[in-house]
This record gives sequence, structure tokens and C-alpha cells, in this order.
Amino acid sequence: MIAVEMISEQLEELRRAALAAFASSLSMEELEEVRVQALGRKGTLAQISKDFGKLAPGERAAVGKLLNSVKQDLESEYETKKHRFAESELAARLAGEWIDVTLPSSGVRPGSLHPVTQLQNEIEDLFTSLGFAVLYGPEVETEEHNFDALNIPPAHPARDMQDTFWLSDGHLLRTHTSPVQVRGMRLLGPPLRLIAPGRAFRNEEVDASHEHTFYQLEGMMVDRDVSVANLIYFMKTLLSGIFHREVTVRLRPGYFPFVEPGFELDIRCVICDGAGCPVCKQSGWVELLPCGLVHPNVLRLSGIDPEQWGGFAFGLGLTRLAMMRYGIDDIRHLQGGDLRFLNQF
Ligand code: FA5
Repeated sequence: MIAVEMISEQLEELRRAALAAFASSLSMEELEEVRVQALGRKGTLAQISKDFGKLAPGERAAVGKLLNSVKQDLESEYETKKHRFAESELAARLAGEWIDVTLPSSGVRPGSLHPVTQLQNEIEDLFTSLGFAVLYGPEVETEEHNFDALNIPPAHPARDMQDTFWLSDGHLLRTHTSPVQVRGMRLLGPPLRLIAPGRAFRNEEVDASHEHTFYQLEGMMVDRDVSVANLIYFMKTLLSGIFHREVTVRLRPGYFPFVEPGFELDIRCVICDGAGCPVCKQSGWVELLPCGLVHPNVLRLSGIDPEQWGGFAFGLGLTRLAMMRYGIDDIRHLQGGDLRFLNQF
């Protein structure tokens, strides 16, 4: 039989020693060590509890009470101290992370606009100053806007000039920005002046001057007595506004079902200065600005009387213009996403 006094003494001694050890712990780790020694599964309290069963039944109530009280004291002291350590750890971390927002910054590199966007903005400014509206049509188009209304009915051979990405529901990714001519005529009615920048998509083999996704900028003017002279005036204004210097161009006949007569305006390749390179396919010239007078059928299909009104239209290759302007020798750089390339602009 074990004496009540002995077990009570052991419990009191544990309380005193463990409370002192908790009080002198200097870190969470030390605190945890004391807890394991005193209260852990194999700790002192557990050892003493083993003797509890050896007490006479009448003595157990008093010792049980003492045992619980020691346990509670130690647990509560442990929790208090643990909480204090957690608080001071947090305070130390916050002090370490403190930022002086009044200090000068270490230098933020500002982003820049993509060269095609820069050019597009400049051309928009130029044309809006000449009274043109800027329209943005959808990239997913109907066959009617992209082809039929531009005088390219089904089975017309001109549909093969542009390899089309068809969607399963019969829509398509527009192959040029010309469908915005149709939307503009129907929306605004004559007289009108509009430009329409945006992306065009073609199922083409990609090379130094061809992308499957590229930018065009459409232009259109419908008014009384519009002539080729008006067209040439605006083309010249556009090119001198963009290049700010003499560039050599040539105008030759070009076929597009939506214009009559149609022209191709080419620019002397600025990459090789006309000597021949992969960008101009060794020809010395780059196709840049197809244009012409709007075909009477196109006006009619958008509800404009060709007896009363005439117009011109052009479809500038904006991505190619960016290449000429900045001397970029491969169209694929422009959509490559390489920051070392883009940071130059
Ligand atoms: C057209 O797309 C006509 N819609 C242009 C037009 C509008 C003519 C209004 C008359 C009146 P074309 O397929 O030639 O035409 O393309 C026009 C320009 O887009 C080309 O001169 C070229 O600069 C550019 N382009 C065409 N295909 C690509 C391509 N795969 N990658 C980059 N640029 C291209």
C-alpha cells in the first residue's frame, strides 16, 4: 500500500518544479521540453498516476482532486507562456517585415506599347484628324460579311485567295478587316469616312513575312464624286505621316472583287533597300497597301445607291508596315513574346 502523504508530496513537488521550469523557459522549444517531461505520456505526472491505483479506495478522492489540480495548473501555465511566446514571435516577424513606404523606390521599369499598337495609335490619330471614325469589328465573322457582301459569292475563285479558318458553326475567323467596311456602311450610311484596325487570320504557312495572325487597318470613304485622285492623296498622307521621310512606292493594278479599279501599293523594302532579302522575297518590294474604288455591287449590297455615291477603300498590312518602319527582318519576332525584342521599342 502506498502512502497518501508520499504521493501528495510528489505531486506538490512536481507542481513547484514544473512551474519554476516553465517560468524560466526562454523559448518555445524549452517550454515544450518541460511540458513533455511533466505532462507527456511518459512524463512525471503519468508516472505518479500509476501509483494512484495502489491507494486505498477511501483515499483516492482526495488524491484525485490534487492530481487534477496539479494537472490544470501546469496546463494553464504552459498555455499562457506558449501564447506569450507566439505573440513575441509575431511581433519580431512584423518588425522584420516593416516597410518604409516613404523611401525612394528601387526603380520600376515601365512597360511599353507593342510596336504594332504604337503604329495603330498614330494612324488612328492621323485619320481621326481628317474626319474618319474608328470602328472595331468582330474577329469571329459571318460568311456574309467576310465574303458575300464584298462581292465574293460562294464558289467565287477569290475565296481561295485567302485560306480561311472555318468554325464548326459556319462562322469564320475574319481573313481581312474588309468586313468592317460592310458593317460601317450599314451602320453609318453615306457619306462616311472610317478606318478599322484589327487582327486578321489566315491558314497560311508562316515565314519571314507571313503570319497566321496579323494586323490590318482598313480604310474607307464614301461620298459624292470620289476618285482615284482622292485615294492617292490619302495614301500619300498616310505614308508621309508614318515614315516622316521619303519612301519609294509603286502603284500597280491589283485584283480584289470588292474594288474596281483595284491597285497594289508596294513599298521599296527598307530591310534590304531594294536589293532583295527574305522579307521581300528577293523582289525588293513589299506589298503593303492594296486599295481601289469601291465596287458598285459592294455599295448596293449594303444599301447604298452606286448611282449617287462612290468611294475608295484600302487594306493596309499593319504588321508589315511595323516591320518596314522599325526595320524588323522577321514577322515572327512581333508575336514571339520575347521581352528582349519588345524592350527595344
Ligand atoms: C486584303 O486583305 C484586302 N482585304 C485588302 C483591300 C482592302 C483591298 C480594301 C482593296 C480594298 P491582301 O490579302 O493583299 O488584301 O492583304 C492586305 C495586306 O495585308 C497585304 O498587303 C499584307 O501587307 C498584309 N498581309 C496579308 N497576308 C498577310 C500575312 N499572312 N501576314 C502578314 N501580313 C499579311
